[in-house]
Amino acid sequence: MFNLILFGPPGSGKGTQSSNIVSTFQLQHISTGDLLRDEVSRQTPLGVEARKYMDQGLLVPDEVVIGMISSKIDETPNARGFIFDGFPRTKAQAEALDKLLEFKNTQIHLLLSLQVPEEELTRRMLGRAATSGRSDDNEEVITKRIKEYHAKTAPVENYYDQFGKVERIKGDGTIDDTFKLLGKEIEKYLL
Ligand code: B4P
Repeated sequence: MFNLILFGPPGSGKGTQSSNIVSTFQLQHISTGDLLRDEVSRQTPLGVEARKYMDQGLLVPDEVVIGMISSKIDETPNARGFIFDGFPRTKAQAEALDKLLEFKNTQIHLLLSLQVPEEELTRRMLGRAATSGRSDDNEEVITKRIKEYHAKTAPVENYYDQFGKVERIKGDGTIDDTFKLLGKEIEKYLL
């Protein structure tokens, strides 16, 4: 089994690159952003609660997200491996993920961290706003999401760095350029 975290600030291309990685390397994709948006659109109790945070650019509480991930991992016991997209986003989530995987006799093998300058992040998310219909793709909320990333999510990279599991990838080129760089790192484990 090979388990990968695709990491980076909001708008760095985690969702975009995950689709490429899934189709090339046949990993099971788990995106907490997609799972939460699905709950919001179905207006489940979890979705109604999560929306309050997402609309303000804040992280959804850890216990909500961790419970969601745990059941998602259990849905595909025979997966070749998982690609975690947008998760973990806090140190508490990282520790919970490590425990869940340990219970399944596996672990996180690699964290690929997309490096993209802040002006480019904002430019991309404002560009997406025109078509995404996402209530969190507007300038005020984007600024809050980036602030939340620096305060709560960036420490996750340091957490995995202490185990030597982090590779930093230049993420401000084209989608294809970035995918080539990511693919080279993944091939070291999967070929
Ligand atoms: P996410 O859905 O994870 O959203 P994101 O970080 O904004 O997006 P991503 O980095 O995937 O960017 P994308 O590929 O789409 O989270 C949304 C919200 O959900 C969070 O703010 C939070 O409230 C909540 N949430 C999610 N997970 C959580 C967790 N674990 N804990 C607590 N709360 C959680 O790319 C963005 C745009 O750039 C797209 O338009 C794309 O086409 C474009 N793009 C991508 N790569 C490009 C490139 N190389 N060149 C040009 N454009 C590019």
